[in-house]
Amino acid sequence: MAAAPMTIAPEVTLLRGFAAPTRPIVLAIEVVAALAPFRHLKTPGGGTMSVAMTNCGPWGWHSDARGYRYTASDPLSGEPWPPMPESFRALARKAAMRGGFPGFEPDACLVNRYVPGAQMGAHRDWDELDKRFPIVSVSIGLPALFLWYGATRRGRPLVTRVEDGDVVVWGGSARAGYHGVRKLAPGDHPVTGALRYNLTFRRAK
Ligand code: MD6
Ligand code: FE
Repeated sequence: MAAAPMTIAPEVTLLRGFAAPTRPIVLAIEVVAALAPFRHLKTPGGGTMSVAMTNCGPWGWHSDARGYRYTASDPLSGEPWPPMPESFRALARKAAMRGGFPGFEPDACLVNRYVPGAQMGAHRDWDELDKRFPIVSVSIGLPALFLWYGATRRGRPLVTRVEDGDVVVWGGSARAGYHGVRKLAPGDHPVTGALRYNLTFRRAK
């Protein structure tokens, strides 16, 4: 926590190291994943996502042949998603404030696990009810290239290297922005080994 916020694009802010140290976050992710295991979701188009996902908090993001939606329980188990740790909630709230969006109270935390070769194509996070709330995205472990396309998915994105503990916040005029993550390069990180995690905090409902 500390470094001056950097502007990637209007209302898209990079907070370098804001979530450091990340070891406690990784331990909390392991607790979540013991209750709601990582899984590779199917897309409505019939593909399978290369990023493995799980959730914590009141609402969890899910995708299958029927489409994208938020669910109150894990479709794999029928049990409610694991609780969102208070430390996660506080981190998201503080990061949002630092990014210019005070009053963010997330009710969904999507946990993404990337192995080398995994990627996230250009998309926007658009399944949330109230688009006045921002998205808070926390990077953990191996570095990745975060791609900001902006208003359309065409054209060359702005490329930002996101490292362990970095947080990206976007909202307001950027809330509908297209973004993605380039194919993860192999590596060995002291906290996560050969993995990258990403926490995406949202206000779903
Ligand atoms: C990132 N992730 O991993 C940004 N969005 O830095 C995302 O934008 C994202 O990982 C929706 C679902 C999963 C994700
Ligand atoms: Fe996203």
